[in-house]
Amino acid sequence: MPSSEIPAYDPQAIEPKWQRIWLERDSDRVERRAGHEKYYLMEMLPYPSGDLHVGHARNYTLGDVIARYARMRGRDVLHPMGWDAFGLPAENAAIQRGVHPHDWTERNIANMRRQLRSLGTSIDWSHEIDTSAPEYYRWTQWIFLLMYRKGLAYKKEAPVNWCPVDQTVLANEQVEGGACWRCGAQVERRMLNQWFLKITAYADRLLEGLDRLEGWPERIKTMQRNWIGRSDGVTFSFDVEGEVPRIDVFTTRLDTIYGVTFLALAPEHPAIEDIIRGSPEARNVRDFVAAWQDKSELDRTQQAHKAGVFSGAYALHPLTGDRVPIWVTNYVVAGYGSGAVMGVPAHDERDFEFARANGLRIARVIEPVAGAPRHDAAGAYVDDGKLVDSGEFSGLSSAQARETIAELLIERGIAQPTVNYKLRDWLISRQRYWGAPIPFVNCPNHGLVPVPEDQLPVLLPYDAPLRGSTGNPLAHVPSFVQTTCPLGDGPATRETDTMDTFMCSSWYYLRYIDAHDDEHPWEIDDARYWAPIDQYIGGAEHAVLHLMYARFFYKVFADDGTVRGDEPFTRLFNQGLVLGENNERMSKSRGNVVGIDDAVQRYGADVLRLFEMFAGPPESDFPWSTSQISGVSRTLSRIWRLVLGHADLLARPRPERQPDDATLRYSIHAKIKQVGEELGDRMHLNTCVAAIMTLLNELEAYAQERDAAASRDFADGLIALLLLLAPFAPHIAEELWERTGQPGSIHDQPWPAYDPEALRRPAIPVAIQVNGKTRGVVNVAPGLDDASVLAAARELPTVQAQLDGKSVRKLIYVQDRLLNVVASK
Ligand code: ANZ
Repeated sequence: MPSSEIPAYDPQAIEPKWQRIWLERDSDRVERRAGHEKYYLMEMLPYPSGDLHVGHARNYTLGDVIARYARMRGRDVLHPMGWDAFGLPAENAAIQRGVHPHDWTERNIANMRRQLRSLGTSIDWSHEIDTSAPEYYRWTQWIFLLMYRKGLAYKKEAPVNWCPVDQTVLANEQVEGGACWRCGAQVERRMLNQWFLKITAYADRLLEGLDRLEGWPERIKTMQRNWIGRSDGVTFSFDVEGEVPRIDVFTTRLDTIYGVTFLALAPEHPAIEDIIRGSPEARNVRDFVAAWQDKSELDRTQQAHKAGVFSGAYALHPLTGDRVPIWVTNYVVAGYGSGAVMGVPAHDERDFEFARANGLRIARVIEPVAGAPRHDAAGAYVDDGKLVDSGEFSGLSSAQARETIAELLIERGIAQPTVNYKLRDWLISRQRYWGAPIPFVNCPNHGLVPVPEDQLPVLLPYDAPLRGSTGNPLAHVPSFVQTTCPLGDGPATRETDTMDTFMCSSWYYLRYIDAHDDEHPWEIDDARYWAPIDQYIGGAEHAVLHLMYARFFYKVFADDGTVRGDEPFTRLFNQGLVLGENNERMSKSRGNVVGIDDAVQRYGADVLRLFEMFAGPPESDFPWSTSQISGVSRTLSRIWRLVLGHADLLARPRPERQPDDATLRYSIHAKIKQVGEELGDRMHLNTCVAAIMTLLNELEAYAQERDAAASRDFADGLIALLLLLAPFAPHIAEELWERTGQPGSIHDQPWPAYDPEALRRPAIPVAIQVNGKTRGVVNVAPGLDDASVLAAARELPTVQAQLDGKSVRKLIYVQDRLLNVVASK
């Protein structure tokens, strides 16, 4: 086509057209075809907050490129999408703006679905889920009952993190530095009757599984290991003077036992009342306990000041018989170990600080081994070493001493080896409206009774007072609360807590598989076929919460044999952020948000996609850049013109191969090879785009210098260019495919194979100089490094004669042209 007749590249015309056609053809629906491998890829499902910005677009484009590529590789790709639709923002929007959470959510979902389509994402919408729909949360409730049947769900009175602003309980994971993860309010401590899931029963399996997750970022695995926090130690007991029960302590440093100069108890320790009875210190202690009782765990452990009071009581050291004063302190945590600590100020930082402040004795019992590095932290020597002043154990190493002393105490019947975890059971009750109701009733005769499965879902009533009333909104809906007991038909009341929305997102990847099954949460055969997920893509902010919970759920399902393997996500990828043009995190308050609608209207979806994949390595952050995106826009226009300028060539049978096109052929096949390798598990998408751009440059240069219309390799190059581009810029690739008369959809084409023959480049001559004088020529493969060229040069007698008895000082190599060997005289 003469260049004057080539129409302008107009994304606004072609993108909606293809989106409509793909929808009509149901192009993205996945089939299970015999002889094809499955590939299950998903991005973390979005919260339907209303509008997507270009940071979200990056996440979904990344997934979409990989999904499209996997399809061209012949895989059956399941690439679904859904909505994490329950949760506080919907409820807060309702309170602030008077719109019902359901309506707010539905409206946002409709808008975001439209936006995702406008990006040309190849999502199979027939698997779409909405966690707030009864067809979905029915099964979330069902899973809760499954957990209950397995003894993994229980209700108990417990101190909880209470957010006074959001008026709800928070999981430990949702408290960040003592503040609510959502609203930032200072978290308080309260006693409440709450539902828990026993994730701690899976602590070791959650740890062990991490070792097998080779496709996960190391950083995320480390965060999970730290969160689980396995600690191997010993629990042993101290006798207390008087008629008082013994006190257990948990320690990982039994080697420091001769350095114990006090015991420290948490304010909630059950022995406190016993030991202070009748003591003059009693009042003091009770005041202290009262002052610290309603402070959260974090408040206490992060307190700069380690406070405490003497209880008036003494314990007896099990090895020396010494009297050890018992203190009540703010820095010992009630819910960890036994809630009591043997205080060793010489070797523990916190104990040191506390002893200093309260004038307690400090007894050094560990000495650094000569030459070992020392870590004196705040005055305490905290590393292992050699025991001193430790009776018969003096002279032993810390490790030996821990073993020997443990054996001795165990033999005496006062100690046992203990494993503790930082991980706590997962508190899932929320005192909010917009969540899945907990499927239990309270019956005056039978107590807590699970709702029978055939009565699920327990429907969330549409009308509940969200404004102005206190306590659980559901408690104010009599038609919801009043029910009958499933066991005896007598009157009963429903639980009015709803579930933490992290429960909804802990299993959605299985619901996707059979999104519309109304008899099971998923079909076992289907789940065992599609799961685990081959590639999961999402933000690193979910390193601990979501990813730990989802792994826990999957392991529970694995125990029932309803899934394959026991880890849900084989590979995990954390994409970086798109920052605002000013290099700051995009946020409404900073006014630097670029919305998807804006970007798609201005540049087109393909330009946006290509820019986002090109602007940096997928794991790194990069700033939005209008100049760079314009550059990408020009690239697509150039592809448009180059391909349409040679549409006739592509529409005709291919001409004969030209003998001197080997360089072009090499270039094409090298790109096919490179892009194929980098698009797979490595996900170097930015270098793929760079390779596509280089290929474009080379094809353009060829068309300028040679008779492209007669070149078979040039035609093949254009086709390869389109095929490589297809996953990144699906609309323009499809349009050009059609306009040049290629059969079918470009997205149904197999990924191009490279020809190893074409990659074997003919040897090229390189001139060899020794100390600046030309001594011969070697023929070597292009791209060889200087040392290899020198090795080849040494084969030439003329060069060898010059180098005999001399040493090579330096190599000056002009790639593929000339090697100057600087040799000693
Ligand atoms: C004596 C000792 C001496 C300790 C020493 C450490 C160093 P991880 O690894 O985190 O499990 N500890 C035990 N229970 C506690 C509680 N409820 N609140 C606060 N601290 C507690 O740490 C175990 C160590 O943490 C235990 O070992 C105990 O202090 C303390 F030179 O015992 B150690």
